[in-house]
Amino acid sequence: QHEHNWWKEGVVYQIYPKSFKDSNGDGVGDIPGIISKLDYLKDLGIDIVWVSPHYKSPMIDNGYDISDYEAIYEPFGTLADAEALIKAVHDRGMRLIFDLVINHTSSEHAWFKESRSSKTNPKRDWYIWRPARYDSKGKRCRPNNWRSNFSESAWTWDEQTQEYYLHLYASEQPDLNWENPETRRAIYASAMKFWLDKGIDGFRIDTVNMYSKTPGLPDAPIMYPDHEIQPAFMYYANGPRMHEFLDEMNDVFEPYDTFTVGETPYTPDEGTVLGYIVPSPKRPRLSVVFNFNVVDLGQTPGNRFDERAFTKAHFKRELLRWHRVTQDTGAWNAVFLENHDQPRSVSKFASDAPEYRDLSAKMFAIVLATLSGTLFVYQGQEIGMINAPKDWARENYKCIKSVNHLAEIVARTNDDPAEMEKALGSLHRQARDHGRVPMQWTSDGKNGGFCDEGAEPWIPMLESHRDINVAGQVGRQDSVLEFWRRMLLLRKQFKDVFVYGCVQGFDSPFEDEAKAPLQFVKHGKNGMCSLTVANLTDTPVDWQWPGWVKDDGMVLLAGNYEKGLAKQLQPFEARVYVRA
Ligand code: TEU
Repeated sequence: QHEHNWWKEGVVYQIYPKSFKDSNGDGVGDIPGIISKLDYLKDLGIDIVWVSPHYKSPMIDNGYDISDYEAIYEPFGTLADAEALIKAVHDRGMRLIFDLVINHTSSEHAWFKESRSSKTNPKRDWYIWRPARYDSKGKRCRPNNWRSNFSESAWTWDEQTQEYYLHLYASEQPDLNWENPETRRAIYASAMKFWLDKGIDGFRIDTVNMYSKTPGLPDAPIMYPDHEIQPAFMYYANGPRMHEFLDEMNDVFEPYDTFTVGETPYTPDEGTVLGYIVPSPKRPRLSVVFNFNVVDLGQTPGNRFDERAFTKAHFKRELLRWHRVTQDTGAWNAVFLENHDQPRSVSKFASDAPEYRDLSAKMFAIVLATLSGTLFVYQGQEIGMINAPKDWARENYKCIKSVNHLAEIVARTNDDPAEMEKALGSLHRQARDHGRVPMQWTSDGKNGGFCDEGAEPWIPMLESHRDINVAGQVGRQDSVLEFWRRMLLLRKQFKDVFVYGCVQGFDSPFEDEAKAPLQFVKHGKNGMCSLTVANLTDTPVDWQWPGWVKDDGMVLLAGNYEKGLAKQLQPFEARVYVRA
């Protein structure tokens, strides 16, 4: 059993600052806007606020391209605003974590400007520079065939110094060279200590498993024969020196009681992830990681818009498998279904049809609030926000990943209309912008309380704000928001079973896996036991107590239907039973 700890039982709320709340009418969210909503978060039952990057940035990747770790993106506010935010969060008894993006900087960062200025500059080796290769005809070629995460090659040619530099994301996001100890020391001082000394409580660590690349940077295997460049995550994720680098980072965190949640894309092998989080006799490592086994369903690793079929059975299996893996190894779990890189959970894993969207959102509230680990809620998830509609215009997509994907389709298929339609279909299901549209505060006007009516939001407010918004849900007992608030209260009230409990009995008595509800039984060390059951489909399904659970003494703690039929689960019905 785990020791109780603030970051284990704290509920985290992720804010994407550009889209949360605009306080000054420029159509861009900002830090004063965040401060104005802290009471809302406190009332919801949030304990830890995570703010996505607020640092100085050219915003090629919405702030994940940082040009100065110690300054603020001007439209978001000033350093004084950031300090006021830290204080305002703490004054309300909550904790604050920031994003730590240190695999790369912006190409506008002073370090990179120096690095690219000449081959002999002392910071040349702070980034990853390589000479060109030449083919048999003497044509200049890139150092290898790696594809970046944003559709283009991972290499950009620098005219001035006649070399290529590596970027796993946009060409405006050059990768830092972690092999150089001087670079690492600069990162620790500027990106980490600067903010820890200001009193923040931890970091969400971006792409925490990509700092160490496979030596020699070998060509990736050919996955797409008709493409020049290939997904290469097997050579840049989880490289040989990762543990060494993380140990070093931990020495920096050690004096601060820091909560760290690392993002670990491209880690299909669970042993590797566990190495980052299972406490060793030597020292604790990251507090938790975001493993992508659930949210990546439906995507091809390294190429999200190359879709793969998945079923509700996969969803159930992956969700519970990961729970069990962390539980069996003494690692701590991170429970999440959404973030700023994902489509909305209601749309992807349940149904956003008008008659089912609220039920779906409440169903996930029950499931997530009764799973063990640190729970993360993404802005808008608490009111059941849904994806942009199918006919959302092509120009509305702002995310570089989507924009580059469409450009690549145009270039490779000669703007074939059928290919374009297919691409827009995959954007409708997979694009990151679904989570990045403005937060829906009210049903008013065209801007839904995100910004002044006179302003133009940087990305359109969805029309669905007319039906799905905070103002219309606060205090309305049957709303998604009030449901989440109750579930978070119950999670805390019965934390021994919901936060710290062990799952038992994963096997399902159903013959048809696709129709079988998701169900799991948990035990708390105080002897309490719970059963969560959820019908993930839009079809009623007959249900009986699983043979391995005795129903005597079990009482219904929460459900998303007013009056459930004991022996049948309605579309997207979820319940949680407990026995003291
Ligand atoms: O994302 C890392 C990343 O590669 C994700 O897109 C990942 O593949 C995906 O979420 C798995 O489903 C982080 C940030 O979250 C993202 O917004 C940035 O664009 C990226 O790093 C670069 O900093």
